Parts: sequence; C-alpha cells; structure tokens
Amino acid sequence: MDRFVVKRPAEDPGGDGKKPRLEDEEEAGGLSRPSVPSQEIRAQGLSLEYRLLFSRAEADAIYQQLEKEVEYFEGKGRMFGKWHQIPRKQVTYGDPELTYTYSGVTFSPKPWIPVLNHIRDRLVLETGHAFNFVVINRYKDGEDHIGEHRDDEKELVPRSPIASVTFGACRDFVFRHCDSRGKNATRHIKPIRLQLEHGSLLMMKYPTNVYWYHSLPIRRRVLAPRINLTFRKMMPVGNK
Ligand SMILES: O=C(O)CCC(=O)C(=O)O
Repeated sequence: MDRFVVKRPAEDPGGDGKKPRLEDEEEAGGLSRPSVPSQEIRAQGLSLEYRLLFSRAEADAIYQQLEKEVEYFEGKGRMFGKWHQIPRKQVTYGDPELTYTYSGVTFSPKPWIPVLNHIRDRLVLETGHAFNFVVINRYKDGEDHIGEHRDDEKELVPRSPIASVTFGACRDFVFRHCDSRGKNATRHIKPIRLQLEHGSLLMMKYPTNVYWYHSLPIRRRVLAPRINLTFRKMMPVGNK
C-alpha cells in the first residue's frame, strides 16, 4: 500500500518524540522529505505542503471550542439533481459579501466567530495568506466521509491555495489523478494517501485542484469525530 504516515515532529510539545515518517516511501514515488517537520509532497500537477500547525494542547482546546461554537447547516446536499442526506455535517463561515456553490447549492456564509478568527490569524502568520471563507466538515466517525471531488468552484480566486486544517480523529485522505479514475482511466498514476493528524495543516497549492481529485474514504475502525476546515480565498459576487 502506498501510504504516507507523518508523525508529530520532535520539537512539538504534543508529539511522540519521533521525526516525521513515511511508510512505503518508494512506492509512493519518494515524494516527501520525511526528516523535516514540514513536508512538501509533489507529483505531476500536484503541490502539497503538510505540517503540524498547533501543539497537542492548542489543538485539544480548539477542538473543544469548535464542538461548542460551530453551528452546522442541515445535512442535505444536491447530487444528480436530487436532495440527499450528506454523510457528514457541513457549514460555511466567511466575509458577508461572499457565496459558495457546492453540489448545486449556493451557501451564504455565517459571520466569523472567535475560534475561527484564531485559526485564520495563525494561518496568516504561518503561510502569509489571508483567507476570507471557510468550509467546515464534521465527520462523526469513520462512517462519515466525503467522495472524490476537486475544489474548483468558480468563486475561488484563480490559482489561490486552499488551507485544510484538521482536528480530532486522524483519517486517511486520498488524492487521485484525473486521468487515473475509474474504468475510463487513460493513465496509471498511483494515488497519494496521507494521514491528516489532529492540529495539522495541509496546503493544497495550484495546480493540485486542476488535476487531482481528493476524498476522505470510509474507515469503519475510526470511532472518534473529526472536524476539517478548508480555508479559501473567494471572490466577492460582483467580481465573478
Ligand atoms: O475533510 C477533509 O479533509 C476534506 C474536506 C474537503 O474535501 C472539502 O471541504 O472540499
């Protein structure tokens, strides 16, 4: 199995004292640098950066706050022209003039709350990017999931990165190249599998979302909840 396993760096107070590790590195194409806390992951048309953003103690506190303060939308989404219960809870927060269309539904964001401002401020400090919108997905356990998709909504600022911050259960996260999907695959490019840890940041940089689909598959052995926040740069309605 080609799988990245990234451990908490030694200097992180929440870590286990081991350096980041990559399992089956060769099979995955040797795409990362396992001995440094921040990992660059590259493949054809894919550019990712993974690191631990918050210490264990900070991540625990933020997780509790998110559980208390985030209010999710009704769990329905539109797929193939019909309304379905989506297998997770979802909500968007952001600047008031923005909207976001996903699976045929246009969402207006809720106004920012302090815990989200806190994460957003840390992202500005650490990445230099000012995000104006966030999509939050809550997975109650390993049954909850998100199917393969690209974040290529028309409202996104062209070529802007997406910052994916995770709290709670560690889950597998899979990238699949657009030419290597399903029965009509024209090329055999190996999928890239990451494990996104509590307090981690995955930067998805241009052109990743042009060529690669991502998903959070079902993992029945996972019993704990997970909250993921994808911070984005969106264009105000008038500029679309
Ligand atoms: O839960 C995740 O890690 C990913 C969420 C996601 O793919 C999205 O918000 O588009």
